[in-house]
Amino acid sequence: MKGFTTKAIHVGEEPKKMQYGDVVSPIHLSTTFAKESIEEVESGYVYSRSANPTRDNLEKKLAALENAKYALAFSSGLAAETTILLSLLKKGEHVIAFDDLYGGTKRLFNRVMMRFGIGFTYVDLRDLDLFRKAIREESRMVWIETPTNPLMKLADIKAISELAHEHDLIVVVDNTFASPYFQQPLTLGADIVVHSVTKYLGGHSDVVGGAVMVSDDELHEKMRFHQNAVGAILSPFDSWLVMRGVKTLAVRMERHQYNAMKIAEYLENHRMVDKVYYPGLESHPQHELAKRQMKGFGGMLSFELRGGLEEARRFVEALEIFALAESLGGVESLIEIPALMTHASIPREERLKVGIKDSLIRVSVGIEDLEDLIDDLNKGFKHL
Ligand code: P1T
Repeated sequence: MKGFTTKAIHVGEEPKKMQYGDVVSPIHLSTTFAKESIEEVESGYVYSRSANPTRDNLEKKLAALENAKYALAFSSGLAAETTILLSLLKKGEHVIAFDDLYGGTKRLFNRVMMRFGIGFTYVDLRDLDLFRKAIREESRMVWIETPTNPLMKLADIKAISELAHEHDLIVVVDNTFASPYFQQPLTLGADIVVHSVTKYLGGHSDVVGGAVMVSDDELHEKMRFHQNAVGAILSPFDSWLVMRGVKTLAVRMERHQYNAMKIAEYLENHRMVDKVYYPGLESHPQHELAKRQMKGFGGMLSFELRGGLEEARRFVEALEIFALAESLGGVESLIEIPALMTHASIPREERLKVGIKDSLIRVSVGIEDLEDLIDDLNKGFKHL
């Protein structure tokens, strides 16, 4: 069973392994599992926080998609991130992170983890020299998002992993934007992949969840211990929803990408647009790296409107099909202003330093009919 979509559909849901031959995983709601004797109380499933058959089925499927030995499912992307940091680092240790990250990830680092004595240095990981210079004796981890949220910057996973491993750093890649269909960081040398499964993996904007994929036994053991000890697990029903979503990941991603590419080209040629950020465009400064390390460019893009915050606000409020909403990766198109929404928790000065202008608009391109999406954007431009 080798092909991506074959794995997405079948791993973790094999009829031969089901009690009644079910072709989809049952939802095991039971919180606890009875035993015949005291000798058995520690064997098999014991209590659903520690392990649950439905979550197990999802974890097998998610591991297969990232070519990982193991996966762990959590109640949100941030819960997955928290588990990585708390289980693998201790007070006094240091992380080098990409300077362009989801606002909530930076908030977790700066306002929660720092209180426990973990240090963070933010660098532009497009530049390997800056990364090298940021490595300190107490550095233990490098945290990559690629493409980044919201500026679609790329980090060279292979080159960073090689340099990081010379210094015994653990390489974590947040693969939420690309999805495992378009990018597989473990294959490129990373140690840990993290996802907000709320996004493309779930795919239908109806479940909040997170996942960690890893192949190293020791790293897995530590994170598995914390998954149970801290307890931010994904529920059986949410696990089932993600399994259902993942089966169509490949066909959804192809369509997300098709629409995103066309919309990126349309925006790039529009006189009211200053700049478009999409790795599939030849004008993207890292287009060659995107072609090398990704199998496709995904469904996320950002652009700068001519004008400022007021114009951006008028534009997004005029749209009817693109919902004005945070989040991304669902079948429906979403639009938002990072400065006011997803990245509002980052101080303005810091936002401007990494390149997030007030007029930046981020789009999660859905899988609707392309003509309808372009008509809707035209409506927005008419309001300016
Ligand atoms: O929302 P949650 O499932 O906890 O995932 C956090 C997260 C982690 N990593 C990336 C790259 C993300 O984009 C997110 C969540 N992002 C949004 C809600 C957003 O609108 O960008």
